[in-house]
Amino acid sequence: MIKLSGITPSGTAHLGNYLGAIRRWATRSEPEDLYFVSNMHAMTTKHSAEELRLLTSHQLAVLVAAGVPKEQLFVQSDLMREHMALAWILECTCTFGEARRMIQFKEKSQGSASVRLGLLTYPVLMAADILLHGTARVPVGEDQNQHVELARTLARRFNTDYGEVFVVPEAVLPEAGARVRSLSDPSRKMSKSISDDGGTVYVLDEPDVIRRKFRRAMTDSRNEVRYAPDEQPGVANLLDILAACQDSTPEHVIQGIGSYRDLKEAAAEAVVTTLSPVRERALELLEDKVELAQIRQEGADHARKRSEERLNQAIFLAGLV
Ligand code: AQP
Repeated sequence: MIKLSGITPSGTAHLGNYLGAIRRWATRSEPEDLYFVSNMHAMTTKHSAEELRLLTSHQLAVLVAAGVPKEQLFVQSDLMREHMALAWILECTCTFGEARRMIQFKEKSQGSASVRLGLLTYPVLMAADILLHGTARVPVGEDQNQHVELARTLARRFNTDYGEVFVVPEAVLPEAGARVRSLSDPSRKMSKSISDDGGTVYVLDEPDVIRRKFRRAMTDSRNEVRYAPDEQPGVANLLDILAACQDSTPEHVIQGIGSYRDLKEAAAEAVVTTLSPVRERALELLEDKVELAQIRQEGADHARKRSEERLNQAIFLAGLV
């Protein structure tokens, strides 16, 4: 049962990505699972080519440094020909109505005709990502369910109309990982694309920068350290982070913490301890361009080999050879 998960280099990887996803990918993956840096999804709005190149390397380095198995990891654009060939076949399987109905498209385009066409078609590219690799399970949050549903529809339609080739994938809830909120505004999740430098802790942040961000984290005026996410979201976020770093529970880590200052310090130190080895290894990889390039090449070769036969069959069944 192949599981496929991706991370989009729409910014630098942050603590939420790490505690909520990457750490699990590194420790709980099955040998057939696949992970990829979905850099082609980071260009549906006007983007800087140089920045995208850099963020893609950063993301890959962080994943490798965190221990995601190298042979199960690839960069999407290294298989651009494969992903795009299938995306075209699937675009010709998808109706305009189906693409237009996607909630994310509606929300992000807001009816404007000047949005990039890629914003409309990227769910089809996502279907190609999923179907190309024979994915059976796609761990996604609520917001991506509709896209996996589209991938299921397209797989079934192609299989029925042209011949059985695709596994019909299923959306599965990601294993419960920590949900990390912004340190400066705990009402929303920590995010890479929203400009919130004070509220977002990046995996590559220096320890002192991390400590400063925690010192300034938003709490409340109650001065009472208790775990009450609805009433004290800032304090609860710090306890969640501390618990996640220590593989514990908020109820357990709260013991012995008497003030917001102690809590911030404890959370900062736990994060520094958790992220430091990842940061150091990632920086080494970013410095040694040869090693990172080799990892990237081998990951791509491996993913290509695994998907080759399925793509060739789809091309044949579609009548293209
Ligand atoms: N704050 C978070 N807490 C826990 N997990 C999180 N993830 C993202 N933010 C948090 C998980 O990280 C994985 C990869 O994320 P993605 O690249 O698909 O991006 P995203 O979910 O859209 O969230 P980001 O990182 O904040 O990016 P932007 O700002 O571009 O939306 C996923 O498994 C995700 O759940």
